[in-house]
Amino acid sequence: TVKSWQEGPLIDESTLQEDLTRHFYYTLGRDMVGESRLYLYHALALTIRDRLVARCRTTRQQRQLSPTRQVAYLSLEFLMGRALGNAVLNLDLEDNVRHAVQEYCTTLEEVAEAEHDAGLGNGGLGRLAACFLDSCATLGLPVIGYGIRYEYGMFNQSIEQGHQVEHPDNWLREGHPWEITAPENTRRIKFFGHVEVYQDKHGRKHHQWVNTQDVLAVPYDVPVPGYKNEVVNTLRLWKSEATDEFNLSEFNAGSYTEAVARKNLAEQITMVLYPNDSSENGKELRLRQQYFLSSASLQDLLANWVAGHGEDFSEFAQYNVFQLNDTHPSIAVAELMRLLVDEHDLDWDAAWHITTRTMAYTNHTLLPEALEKWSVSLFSRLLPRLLEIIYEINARFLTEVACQWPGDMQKQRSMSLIEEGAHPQVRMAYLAIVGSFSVNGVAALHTELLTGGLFNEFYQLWPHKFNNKTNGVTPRRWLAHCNPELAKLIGSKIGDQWVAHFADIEKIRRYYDDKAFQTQWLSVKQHNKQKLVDLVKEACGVEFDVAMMFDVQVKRIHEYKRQLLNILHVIYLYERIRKGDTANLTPRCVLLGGKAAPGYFMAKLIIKLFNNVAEAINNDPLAKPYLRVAFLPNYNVSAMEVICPATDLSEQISTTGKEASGTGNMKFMMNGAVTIGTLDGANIEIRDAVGVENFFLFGAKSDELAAIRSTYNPNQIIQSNPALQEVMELLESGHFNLFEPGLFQPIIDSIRDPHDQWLVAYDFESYIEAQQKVELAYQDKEYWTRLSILNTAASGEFSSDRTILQYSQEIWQLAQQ
Ligand code: DL6
Repeated sequence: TVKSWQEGPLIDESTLQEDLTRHFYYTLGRDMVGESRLYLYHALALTIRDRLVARCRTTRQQRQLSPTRQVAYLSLEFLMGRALGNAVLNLDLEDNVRHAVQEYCTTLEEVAEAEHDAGLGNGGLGRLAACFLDSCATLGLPVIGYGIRYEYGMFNQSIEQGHQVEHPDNWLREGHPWEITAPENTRRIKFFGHVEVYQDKHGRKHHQWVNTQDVLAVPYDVPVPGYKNEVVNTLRLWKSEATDEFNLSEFNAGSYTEAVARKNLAEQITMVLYPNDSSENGKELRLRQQYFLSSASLQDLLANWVAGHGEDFSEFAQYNVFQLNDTHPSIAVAELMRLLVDEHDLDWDAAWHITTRTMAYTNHTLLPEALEKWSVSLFSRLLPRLLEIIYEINARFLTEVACQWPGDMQKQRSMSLIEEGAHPQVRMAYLAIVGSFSVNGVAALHTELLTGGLFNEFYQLWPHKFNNKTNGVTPRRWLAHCNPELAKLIGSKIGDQWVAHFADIEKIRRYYDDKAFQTQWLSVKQHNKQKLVDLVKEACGVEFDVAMMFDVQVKRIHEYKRQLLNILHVIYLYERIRKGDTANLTPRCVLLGGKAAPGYFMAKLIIKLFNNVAEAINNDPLAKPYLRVAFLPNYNVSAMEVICPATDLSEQISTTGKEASGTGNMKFMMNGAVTIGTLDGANIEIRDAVGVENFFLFGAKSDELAAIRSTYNPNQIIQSNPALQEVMELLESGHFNLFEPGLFQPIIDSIRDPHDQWLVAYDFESYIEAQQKVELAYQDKEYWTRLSILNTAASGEFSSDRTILQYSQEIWQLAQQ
């Protein structure tokens, strides 16, 4: 059945069937067909992995034949979700796999359900990394992802009495059939110890980082298939392990049990993903993770280089780029310097030349609490040599600042990599900017706000470094795979080119007025809605109805994302129902989903409020014909694959200037949801693309914010807006917390606080107006369907293929494939 080991196994139905059976009986050692869907999933995954491995090898060999510039995408997060369906799609195996699986009296969908989500990320940033990998492979670009193989991914969320409860995500427990370990590429990572300086016979100073406590980084490779192009790239995930010596010295000293216990310390590094999407609290383990990933990945690339070029690094920068996904891996700037200077004997200037021509940094947030700083004292203990290097980088950098702004000490203080004070801190974003040749934001407004505000001084110094790369999402997972019926309908009109050339989706615009097409479009949406109805029923016990509008907000729970504003609108609708003001009310089902960081009190309270409001509404027979409300627990990639095809209205309602880009907004748009949103992040570009008349806009604009904030008086706004006043009264009456008096006081206080950064009261009125326009639009089925088609048709530029082409051409300067 194998053509040759180089070409890999065939993909015809009978070979797939044979391999599936072989893996089931022999690799997994099972003997009862139908015994368990999990084993069938594993057997199928291994069958497909064989095909991926073959293509991965060919991809590598072809690249070795004619080496070009390559990119390492360094990220603490890769939110991959499930791999099976995506691999089947990208390898074009669907029909054959379906038939092969039929022999086991089951369906591909049922088998696919057995796969755990690889939840190695928090939200947008991690999922973006996963979309980028898909696009890089699809475009045939030599990009390798480097990340961490967390033993526990993003926590599982359940809702108990309306509260979020977190459970560990032991996603590897039943095995991860896609990965292949490569222990021969294990790297050694240093921590602690101290630095010794000595002079060689030529009088040159050398630094030796000694007496360290080392940890091993063991690679696990996950294949990343391109779409129908035979290319398979790699995502290399590092697992931490104890070194043998680590234990041996203590064995010999008679401390056997202590030594074995110490093993855990090393293995802790990759034990768990930090579940905060916007702030870390200076935790030592987190810095260890960051350094572990950065050092292991750079060592890996340098070892490959040395294998091919010896110690000649003169062309290294021509062939390598490191893209830093946020500041999380920004210690890589100092680590590359350390490796080149201390381990490969380059002088400082040569090493700096290489570093500043290979590092590129993407910023993903304007929230000040998400801008990472690490205390100097922690650095000096954990990574003493790295701190010395950062000081040296800083000294040289501040000389440059002094030349640009002579005598301006304040400038030096504000731009220094070290924040002064009682507890000095290392500013990681500044380290990333100083060490990189490119700094990019992730949407036009975000980049403008970076260059005009947060990073303005750096922008003045080095305007050429700054650029924008508006995010995108992969149309393979986020349309072709998750919405097969819509994909088929689109294909029936414009062919299937759009899957790999997403600009083509624009052609569907021709049909937006075609009645027959509209009917088909609507019927696909209804089917998709039914699937979501089933999910919501099973997960929440709430009965949604496909005849009602599906109004959805799913994303991390954060005050700036303003789930609270959504809740106020739900309460407003409920008030209208209670008053009998239902003449123009469009029946709607409101779905909310998302995880709150476990230590984020307000976010958790918002979840509780939503659940209490939902409970009151869902139990009120008056509300049933008009309003149903549900919180979907454990929102993740797989849930989104069901949610976005079924959504009518996409809620993108963050406070202007706070959401760097958003990517959920793009997934909804591709699937024909209409957006209600603020002029924030990529919403602005979405609105421009679809046409201002086809987007429900509300809220303060970014250039109005300063004036609004300076005189902000929410109590007065509440008093002068009867609708908001009624909503506040109902909330304050305790109607939603009858047995828990005062429970929601912090939320009430936040809305009434003149310093409320999120401007909830300010935007309420325009939000309600926009929602009323949505209601009217939805009542006209034909009009709404047109809007829906237009949204999909205008989503072409939000493919991550477009984004990655721009990275490739404008930052990475990769040769055209
Ligand atoms: O760029 C991906 C994604 C954006 O779409 C979101 O708007 C942004 O909030 C998110 N940023 C983070 C920041 N975390 N940190 N640091 O997740 O990035």
